Amino acid sequence: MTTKQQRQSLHGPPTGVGRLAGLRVALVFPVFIDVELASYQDNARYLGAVPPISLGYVAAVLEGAGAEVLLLDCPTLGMRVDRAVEVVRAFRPDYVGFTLATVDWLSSLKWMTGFKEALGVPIVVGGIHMECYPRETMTHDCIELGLVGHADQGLVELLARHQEGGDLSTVPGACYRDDDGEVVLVPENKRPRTDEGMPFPARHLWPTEKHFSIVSTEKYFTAAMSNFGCPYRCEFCILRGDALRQRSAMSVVDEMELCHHELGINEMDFFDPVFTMRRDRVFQICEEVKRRGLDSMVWSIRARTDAVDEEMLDALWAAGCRRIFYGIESGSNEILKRVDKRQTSTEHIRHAIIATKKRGFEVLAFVMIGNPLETPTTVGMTRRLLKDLPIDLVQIASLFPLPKTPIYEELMRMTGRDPWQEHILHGTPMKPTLRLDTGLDDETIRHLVTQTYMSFYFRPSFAKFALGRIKQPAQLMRGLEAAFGITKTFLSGPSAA
Ligand code: B12
Repeated sequence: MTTKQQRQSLHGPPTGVGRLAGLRVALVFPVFIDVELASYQDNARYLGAVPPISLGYVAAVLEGAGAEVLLLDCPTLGMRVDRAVEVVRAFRPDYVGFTLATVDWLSSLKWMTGFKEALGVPIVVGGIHMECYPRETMTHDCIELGLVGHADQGLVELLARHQEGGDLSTVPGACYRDDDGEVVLVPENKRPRTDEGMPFPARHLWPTEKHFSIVSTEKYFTAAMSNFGCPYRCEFCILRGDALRQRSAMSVVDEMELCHHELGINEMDFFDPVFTMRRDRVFQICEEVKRRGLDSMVWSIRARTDAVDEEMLDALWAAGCRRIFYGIESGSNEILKRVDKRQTSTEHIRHAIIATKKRGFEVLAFVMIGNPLETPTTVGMTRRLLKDLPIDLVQIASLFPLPKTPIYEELMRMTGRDPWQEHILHGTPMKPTLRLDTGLDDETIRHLVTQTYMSFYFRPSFAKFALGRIKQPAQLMRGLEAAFGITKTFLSGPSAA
């Protein structure tokens, strides 16, 4: 069964024991507002209330060291900044923690400034953004401490030393300002390759009963990570093979078992980009899920069409996996090759999706619009692929070149500018978006995204599918809301491109 450390992280550890005993830390997941990124806003509104997994891990690490933790999942609780400040004030924290993603920067900064002004408590930050712009982030006075890398690798030491007024310069991944106000970034240790030492997310601290995703059907629902990082090298993505931290089959199934038996969770969505990256692990997980009688749970995975095969699909189905999200990205082979998704061709996609659907899975496709070489013709090819194949649901993102991706780095070389850096330092607007090798502008892309959504979803076959899978009335409401939102965006857009 599970290790002692992991068991503790679902229930909370014995209080008052450990390096951080007596310390009180509030972790805040803000409501993201005033964000300029249209696709981000549109997606975020319909994706559901997904738990803040990153902060769940941070909380578990802190609790494991004896700290008392409050985790405020504000989007799920519908809590705005002024109310959140009051709840955190009542908790009397020694630190307030935020997880940062570059796309959410302005919104996070607003929340952090609000907290700092109201409470005066030191703010500590981490998350994927700290791997992109740690130095620029630490120039903002409202932030006291930062950490680059996984929380289990340096957070306890960082807070313990900071409390003691000790030397931070040897804490791996630490970010702070020295006595002269200069930003100091301590190099990270080499990242571990496994999840050893990483507890399970502290799910007892967030409102599981309120979580759902746009496609979830069961009560209760949660999200999880079966690996950290990704071994592939798609040019639009920040996760690029170098920081892969893999979890064992046993650890993944232990987490499922604890969620099911101790929190009443019946649906788990694994958010890591390629659950199937290690074939042998997929079979081990499926066997173990069945052996422990967990195949009554509904679970979903994300995969690539070139990282599944028929035997694997059979095993996944037999173990209760019911939904596969495939990153298809485009219906144009030229674009797939250009963004280094080249192991996949549209033929390959076709084959894998038909094989998946044949077994009964729900098939979800992620596609992007605005990649290099994109034209209205290639968008038409994507649209046709989506309609020709037995795909049940689609999620479309307009490409927003993200920091630390080859597409963005090429743009920086070409223009001599780093717009994200300017954005982090000075709040400079990110629109109009710099785009690589495509003449499509933001408005046209926004419209193409909406048109593609409409051409896919406003079909009788989709209505039949959607009505057939409703298990809770709330699902119907969410579907109608999304349809209404898409139509509204379409009507407010420019005339068809
Ligand atoms: C799950 C997920 C989501 C979920 C929401 C998650 C949630 N409610 O928290 C959903 C589906 C809603 C989502 C949506 C989006 N996402 Co998202 N998402 C992820 C994903 C797959 C996993 C994040 C995660 O939980 N990781 C697991 C944890 C353990 O890893 P971690 O985040 O690195 O955290 C560790 C450390 O960084 C550190 N740490 C983290 N926070 C903190 C805080 C403190 C105080 C400390 C000390 C340490 C610390 O410790 C953690 C544990 O070791 C990541 C990809 C990834 N990172 O794997 C993308 C990712 C974060 N998403 C991304 C994007 C772009 C989006 C969208 C904008 C997509 C879109 N176009 O709509 C939207 C909007 C996000 C929003 N704010 O709502 C980008 C962000 C890029 C960037 N630089 O900003 C990523 C990196 C994906 C990518 N490949 O590009 N996302």
